[in-house]
Parts: sequence; C-alpha cells; structure tokens
Amino acid sequence: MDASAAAERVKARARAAGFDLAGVARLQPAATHPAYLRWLARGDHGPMEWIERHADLRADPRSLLPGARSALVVALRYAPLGGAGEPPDGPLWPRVARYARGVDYHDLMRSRLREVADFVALTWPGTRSRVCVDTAPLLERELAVRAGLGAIGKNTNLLHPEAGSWLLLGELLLTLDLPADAPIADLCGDCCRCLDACPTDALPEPWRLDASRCISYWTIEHRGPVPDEMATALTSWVFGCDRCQEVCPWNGRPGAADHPELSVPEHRRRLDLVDLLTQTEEEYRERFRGSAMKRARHEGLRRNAAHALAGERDPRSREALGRAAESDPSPVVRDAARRAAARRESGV
Ligand code: B12
Repeated sequence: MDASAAAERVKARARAAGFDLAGVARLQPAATHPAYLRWLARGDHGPMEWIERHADLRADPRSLLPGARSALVVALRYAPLGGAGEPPDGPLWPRVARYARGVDYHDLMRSRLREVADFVALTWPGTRSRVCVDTAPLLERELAVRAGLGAIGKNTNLLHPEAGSWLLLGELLLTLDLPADAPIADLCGDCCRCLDACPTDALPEPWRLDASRCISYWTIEHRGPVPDEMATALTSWVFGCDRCQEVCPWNGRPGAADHPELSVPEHRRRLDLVDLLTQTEEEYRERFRGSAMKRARHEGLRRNAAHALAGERDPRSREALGRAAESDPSPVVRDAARRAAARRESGV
C-alpha cells in the first residue's frame, strides 16, 4: 500500500472511532518553539511552573517516541451544532466552560486513539505509536495546524472554517511515514473581537495569551486564594471561560457534530451554585467522577462557587455564603466566602 492510501486508511479509522476531524502532520522540530520560549520568558504562563518543564522535549515532537515520523492529529467538536449551542438552564452550567460539562475528554479521546493505535499495529505490524492528549510536553496546536486541521486564531485557539474553535485535540505519534495534509490559511483577518471581549484583558495583543490574567487559569489551575481583581470576574465563570470563543465569528455556524457524552449528564443537571459551595467531599467525589471539572478539586470548585455567589441576590445564596465564611473547613473557601459576601452587600 502506498503512503497516501495508508494515511487515508488511518484517518478513516479515526473518524470511525468517533473523531470529527483527522489529519496527518510530518514530525519535525517545532517551528513555534521560539514563541513558546518567549511566552515563558515574558511570564505569560503565570504561576504554572509545570509548563516550563520539558522545554527541550517540546522543541521536537520526535523526542516523545523514538523513530516517530508522523502524527495523526484528531479533533473532537464539543459544542452542539458547532456553535455556542443552547446553554443548559440554571445558575451553574452556563458558567462552566462547554468543554468541561460532560465526561472528561482526556479519557474519551485517549480510549478512541488507542482503538486507532490497535488498528495501526494490526495493519502495519512493527509500527510503534504513542497517544497524546493535552498532558504530553507537545505544542499540540502547531501540530494541528500542520495536519491541516485549522489555523491559530488571535485568541490562540485552533480554528476550523466549519467547526470554529469548539475543538479538543489529540495525537497519535507514529513511526509510519505518512504524507502531511495541506495547512489552512489565516482565518482572522482584521477581526479582533476576542481581544476586545476578554473581561480581564488576558489577550494583550493578537496571538498572545497572558495566562496570569485568564479566567480559565484562575478557575481551573490555580490553588489558593484568587486576588480581588480576578475574583470579580468569577461572578460569570465557575470553571474555565469561553468568552474569547463565544464572540468569534467562526463559532456561530451550524454543524453536524453532537457527542452526548460531552453534555451535562442527568445526575449533575440540577446542581446549582449553592450545591457546589456546600458539597461534602463524598458528594463531590460521587457527582464529579469522570468529569474534567475534577481538575479544580473539591476546594477549588467551592472557592469558585463562593466568588460566583457574590452576584446572586436570593436569600439562600446569602445564607450559604454566611455559613461557608464561618465554618467551611478550608481557609481558602472561608476567605473566598467572606470576600464574596462583602462584595454582595456592596453590590460590586
Ligand atoms: C497550558 C494550557 C492552557 C493555559 C494557557 C493557555 C495558552 N494559550 O497557552 C490555560 C489554563 C489558560 C488554558 C486555557 C484554555 N485552554 Co488550554 N491548554 C494548555 C496546554 C496544556 C498547553 C498550551 C501551551 O503549550 N501553551 C504555550 C503557548 C505558547 O502555546 P499556544 O498557546 O498553544 O500557542 C501556540 C500558537 O499560538 C503559536 N503561535 C505563537 N505566536 C503565534 C503568532 C501567530 C501569528 C500564529 C499564527 C501562531 C502563533 O505558537 C504557540 C506554540 O506552539 C494545551 C495542550 C497542549 N499540550 O498543547 C491546552 C489547550 C491549548 N487548551 C485547550 C482549551 C480547550 C482551553 C480553553 C478553551 C478551556 C476553557 N474554555 O477554559 C482555554 C482557552 C484559553 C485561550 N484563549 O488559550 C485546547 C485548545 C483546543 C483548540 N481549539 O485550540 C488544548 C489544545 C487542549 C486539548 N488537548 O484540546 N490552557
């Protein structure tokens, strides 16, 4: 079988496994590695020290699998209808980033990529592969561009002409030598809506995200208290933030993809901000098993819920904040609840 036919078979198998987009990139030193180093040098990664690690491995994806020649890059669309979709009801779910409302995409994508890896091993015996989803020291968006899956938008997200940026990425590094797909040209033009819409000015210039100002960082990655300047933005977002994607003109177009696993499951549908603030460790474990929201941990979700409740006017929210400020076992949550209660009273 020639290399082009082999590439088509691998991509077709990926689509059969449930991925919406599949492309092939040839592996070579990362062209955007200098951009990543500049990002670190400016301190745009904020306190995320883990992303400084393995800077050398990020310079060349071949360092992750000896003998690797190409990568199958896949994308899963996570917003129903390819656009913003109808947000679920209630005070909590519209404040949770769309990618995190259902099952943890890491698990879903890894198991689907393993299916493709098994197919490759059976079809081309002796081929080695490595599954990567998010956590490997890999500049995934560059690889996705080189596999023809889209262009990088000014909000730094990978953007596809039909799917917009509601895409999650994964890769299967392969020792097979497959031909690359053609890249897609820039899609942003003069548009700067994402830069203008960011509530915390985390996009100071096109293609540059200052993570230390990004709501996504503060609500998902950050442990400990959230400074006042950022905490006021948490009335709108409890986990992650989709603002720079919601305003993108490429994200309003209807499409076909729908993965029910990525929607809010029935047993979490009726949760509200007070439930999130007051939940015990056991309730948290039971409710969020298999959810990407576990990344913020029990304490982080309670802290975020407290800050969000600063914007709610009903007596139940007021009581819950008062109780948490007095008696939550975590000093971080007590502090958040005290400050949120004060902001609530002063109407800030
Ligand atoms: C750390 C991280 C974060 C950090 C920092 C984000 C960031 N922009 O770096 C925080 C916690 C803030 C975050 C937030 C989010 N993240 Co995140 N995150 C990552 C992670 C683990 C590493 C990203 C990284 O290496 N950053 C370093 C910077 C320098 O790289 P970069 O932003 O990718 O930039 C590249 C390009 O912009 C390019 N570049 C640089 N300059 C220029 C200039 C021009 C002109 C061009 C064209 C390109 C270009 O070079 C850079 C290096 O390759 C990746 C997974 C991975 N391993 O790649 C997921 C990933 C980027 N995140 C993802 C998602 C979904 C999100 C959120 C949407 C979640 C949410 N709703 O809250 C937000 C989006 C925020 C945003 N606008 O970026 C997806 C993005 C999918 C997509 N469509 O692009 C990824 C790929 C995870 C995945 N496997 O699907 N994330």
